[in-house]
Amino acid sequence: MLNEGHCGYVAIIGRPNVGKSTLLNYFLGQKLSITSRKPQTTRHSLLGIKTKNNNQIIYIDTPGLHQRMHNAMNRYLNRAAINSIDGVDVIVWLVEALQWTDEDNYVLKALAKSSIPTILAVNKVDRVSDKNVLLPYLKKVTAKYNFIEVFPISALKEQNLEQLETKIVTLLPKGILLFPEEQITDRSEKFLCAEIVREKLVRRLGAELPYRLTVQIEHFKNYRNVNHISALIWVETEGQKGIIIGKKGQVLKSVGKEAREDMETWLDHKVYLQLWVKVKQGWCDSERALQQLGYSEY
Ligand SMILES: Nc1nc2c(ncn2[C@@H]2O[C@H](COP(=O)(O)OP(=O)(O)OP(=O)(O)O)[C@@H](O)[C@H]2O)c(=O)[nH]1
Ligand SMILES: [Mg+2]
Repeated sequence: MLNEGHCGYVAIIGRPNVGKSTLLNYFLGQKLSITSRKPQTTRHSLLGIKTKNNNQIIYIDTPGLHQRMHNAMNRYLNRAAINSIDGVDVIVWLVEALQWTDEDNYVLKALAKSSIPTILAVNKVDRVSDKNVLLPYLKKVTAKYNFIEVFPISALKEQNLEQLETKIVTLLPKGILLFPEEQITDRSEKFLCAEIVREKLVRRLGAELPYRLTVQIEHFKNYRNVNHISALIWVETEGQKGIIIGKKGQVLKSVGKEAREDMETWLDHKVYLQLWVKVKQGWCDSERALQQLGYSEY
């Protein structure tokens, strides 16, 4: 009989912008989850499944836990993150080197109710030029919770990540694979294409607008080996719509080009992409609109 490997769920949690999705993408060896410099980029929990050497690590990328409860969207994000912790085998909690904010305390409070083995990953250590200041910081954060281990890492510069993953695997129960070996996520191609469009918009637009838009795939069809995809970009006001379209349609055009290129890489097919901008007033603060636009837990 084949030796059973380790197999289980690992939630990657932390406040917004600490590098959770960057870490997930590194572990998977490909870009699955969207990333940006702006907080609250991830809005949906998603699985990233890694099967290697008879082991299967089912990572869950989660929206950043935060305290700004302005609207229904903010509440949804926190709910999605908290629910993701439920029943996992291991938690990897990310913080940023030399920082400890109120939102980190908020995560700490959320964890206090769980008895799940938790690793603290102190990310972005590449930014710390004076390594002498890191040691007292690590000592301080280690004392904050009953961590299994604390790892200083850089998800971007790929430092100490193999060691982190080796530790994660040892904490997973032994068992048979839960997903087929070749499966890397639970999310559909349609979902990932909507996320790609949103990433390009978030990266391109100013501070507030990314929080006021969402993307919905209207059509997704393969016809004669070309994927015909049309996406709706929902915003709250006519003014926002104007900004996204840009002068002579320039903004929308370049967002469309970048998104199409990423989709072609991901789908390994030619893509014909159409983008439309539409206004739905107050969608961010309407539970009903959120559900219609795909913000419902799964
Ligand atoms: N210097 C440095 N930057 C990093 C590192 N890891 C992530 N970043 C950057 O931090 C920013 C946020 O990264 P994300 O992976 O989107 O962060 P996140 O925690 O998923 O954020 P949300 O989805 O908004 O909660 C991006 O600009 C990343 O390139 C790191 O190790 N070092
Ligand atoms: Mg993220």
